[in-house]
Amino acid sequence: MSTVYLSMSTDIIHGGHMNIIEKAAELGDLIVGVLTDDVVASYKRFPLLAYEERVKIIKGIKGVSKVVAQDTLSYRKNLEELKPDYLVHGDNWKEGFQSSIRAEAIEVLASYGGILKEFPYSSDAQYQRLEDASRDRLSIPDVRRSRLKKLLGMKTTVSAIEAHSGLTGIIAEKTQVLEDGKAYQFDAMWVSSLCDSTSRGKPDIELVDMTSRLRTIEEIMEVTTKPIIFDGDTGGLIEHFVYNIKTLERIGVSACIIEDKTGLKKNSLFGNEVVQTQDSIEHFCEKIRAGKKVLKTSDFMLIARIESLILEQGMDDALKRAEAYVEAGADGIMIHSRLKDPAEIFEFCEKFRARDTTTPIVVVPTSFNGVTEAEWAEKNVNIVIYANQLTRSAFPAMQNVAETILKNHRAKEADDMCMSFKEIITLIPEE
Ligand code: SPV
Ligand code: MG
Repeated sequence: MSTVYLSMSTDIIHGGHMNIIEKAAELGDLIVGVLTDDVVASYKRFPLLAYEERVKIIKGIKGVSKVVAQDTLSYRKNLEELKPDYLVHGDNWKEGFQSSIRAEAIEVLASYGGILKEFPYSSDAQYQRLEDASRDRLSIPDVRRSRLKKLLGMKTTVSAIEAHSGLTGIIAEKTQVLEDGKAYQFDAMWVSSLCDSTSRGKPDIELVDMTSRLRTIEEIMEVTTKPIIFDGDTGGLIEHFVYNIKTLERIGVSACIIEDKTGLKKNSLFGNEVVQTQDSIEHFCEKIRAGKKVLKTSDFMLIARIESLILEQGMDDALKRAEAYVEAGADGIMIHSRLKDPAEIFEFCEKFRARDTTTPIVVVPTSFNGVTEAEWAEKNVNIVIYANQLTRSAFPAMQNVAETILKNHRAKEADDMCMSFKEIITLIPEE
């Protein structure tokens, strides 16, 4: 009997899937490769059902004789291992980024005499509605909140980019790079105090109050589904923090990072060029304990940010604090530095990991930006935050256009620097 291979990622089975399974099973003994969660999340929406659940569903479908994991978008590994007589796929992968995956699959099939069978792809409007409804579910607070922890379990390194408005939220949500059969997206969003303040024309000194910051989150949440990591600055007074952290959890934020500074907070990238005071270990631990105590779910993460390297207090102080903060209940440690050379961050990661193998480590590589995500993964870093690049790129672009208009006393010369007005009016379509 011939063997047939078909790959599936879906968590909602509809008639279109049943049709292709039926056709594939007619060709022989059908093995379905179920895409693992991290692969699905990289090119599609975050799966509503985890891999194990999807396997259970697909195993139960008539005609499926075996289910295996497919842990890349590429078919090479599974085709080489299983050498099926047929590979079945919808014909929608002939065009676009999947065409290189198709070409590779054809090459592997040819190496052992396998055959590609393509069937017309069913693009029924009701299937699209089902997909849209599933995407909407991801923005429900409970679902959104839980996604960061899920991602940490799925990926070695989770990436987050700053968002400070609906528009930047859309960029964080939708930007995708599809290249050579691989897909990349940001996993999460960082609601930066620097960018939230800057977009309001205010300095980053905890001047933008919590009500306004919650409005920013709300604006982002209205148009996105990805998990949110909130920059909670110092967390403020413990008496206030316990209310604010509960609100963040309730509305569906996944994590709040608070830094161990006290008094008038200034941005960390100033370092000791301005007066900044580090909190005592005892007091900051009290804040962590108080925050953890009021949380209702195990999904929400309170992450402690250590400013010892920023304030030149040394590695031993940073490590001592990390240990104390984890002991107090912190669900993660963010270590920050303003040096271009990542050596001190690397050293911290190695020394911290030698003592603690599980607590997630977060980094914000603004100055030490030469390190790739793969290199962070090697250092056992779990979350990489691109904290301010959207704001830093938008401001000079806008300023340049404003200057060009002033110089020319008209907008014609600035037009090439702008997207067309046709594009801007259709950028955000009505639902
Ligand atoms: C922010 O984005 O507001 C941060 C990171 O706190 S940093 O600006 O590097 O301090
Ligand atoms: Mg900040």
